Amino acid sequence: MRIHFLFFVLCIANIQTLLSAARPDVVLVMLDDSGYTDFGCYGSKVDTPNIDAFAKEGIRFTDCHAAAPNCSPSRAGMLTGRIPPRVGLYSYIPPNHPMHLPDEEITIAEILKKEGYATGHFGKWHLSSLEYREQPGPNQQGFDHSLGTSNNAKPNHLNPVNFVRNGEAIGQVKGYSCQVVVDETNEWMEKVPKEQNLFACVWFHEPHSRIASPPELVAKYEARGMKKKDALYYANIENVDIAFGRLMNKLKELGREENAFVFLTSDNGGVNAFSNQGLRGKKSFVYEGGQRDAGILRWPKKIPVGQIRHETISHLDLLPTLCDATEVARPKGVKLDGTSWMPMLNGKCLDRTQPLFWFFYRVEPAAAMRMGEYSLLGYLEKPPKKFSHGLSPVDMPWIKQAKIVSYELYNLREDLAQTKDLSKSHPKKLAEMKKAMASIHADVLTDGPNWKW
Ligand SMILES: [Ca+2]
Repeated sequence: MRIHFLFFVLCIANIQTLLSAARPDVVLVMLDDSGYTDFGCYGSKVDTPNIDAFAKEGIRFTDCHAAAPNCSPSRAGMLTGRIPPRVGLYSYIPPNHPMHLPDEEITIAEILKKEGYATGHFGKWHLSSLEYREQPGPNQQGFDHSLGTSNNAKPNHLNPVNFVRNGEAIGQVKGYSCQVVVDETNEWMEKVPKEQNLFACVWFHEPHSRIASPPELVAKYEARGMKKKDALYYANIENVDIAFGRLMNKLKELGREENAFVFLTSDNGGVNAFSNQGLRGKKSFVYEGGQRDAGILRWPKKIPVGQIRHETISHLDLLPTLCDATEVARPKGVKLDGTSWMPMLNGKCLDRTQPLFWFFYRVEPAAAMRMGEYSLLGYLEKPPKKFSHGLSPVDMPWIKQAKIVSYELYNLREDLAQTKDLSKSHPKKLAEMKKAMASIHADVLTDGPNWKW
């Protein structure tokens, strides 16, 4: 009996060792405000050799979407797998503001930490105030180690003065923000024991304004005939590419790259026309230009190289995907809004049961929803007054009760630029999608907290 029991214990121990050995490391890399066409492999003129090589070694997605067209909500959606207003992120978080990612929300970091992963957050956070208020920061949301900022690098990307490490302001740091962020990530990864898995969020500040870029890179683009402003921007993206290359090299050096799930994307659409080529709108708009992003996944142990895929994916999918990839149960009693990619990565279809939905009250239209090749846009009733840039006490009750009253409908397969409104000519499709949009909109806003000032 005792021998049997011992054998049983040994078997379990072995299975657990095998499972943890098979679990991937996870690195989520995100730029701030880069658009759909800001990397060479998506058609940009900027030199991004490291990102292009990375895409060739994995899957480059053509239909990848942020959870929101704006900073804080997008980041909340990625970490929780929930549509941002559902968790109370209605807009970007201004300084010293009550809105933040609530402590009770379950993040990918919390899930993986519980499974024994070392967890680190590096770069822009923007899910709470790290300076003014007692709000949960990265270290309270599942990250063992963090270095970053509440919002943008100040005064710009060069020698930033507002970095906070594990809750402590550290004063000025020398260097460009993206390189500083990768320095810290690499040092941290070196310290993670070989047998322990790691999860890192590497969320660059670039290319969000205020921009600072290495002069030699700026000169290179000016020599190609670009205006100074554009050259600064291109150089900024290339500087991130260089930093990203250093990150990937470190994973390789540590023997972790083969079984590393590395996903690279942006938090929302770009602000320049050349950043969102062929798309309508830009950052903050729920048209494609505001929320369609580059999305590249590399995971050599699991997925074949050199794929370009056209499935519609969202950052909301990362939490369920990573639960499946690491064989961890999804959080109990939590309404998740994304769909796992694992069946797709295993050669089956991506089976999305709930349409993707975007909501950003400050712009018109304020809502978007995707069903197959169709995109529905929804306009809210007119607000009693013009919105302030930051969420205000007057906006809050209005957001909760405002109804969607008019629509535009586009077929993205035929009209990616969203120029031909089909809402009049396709009444059946419109009716089907209106109903689904009303249902998700109501559900999400019922869940979302009411912030108090
Ligand atoms: Ca942003």
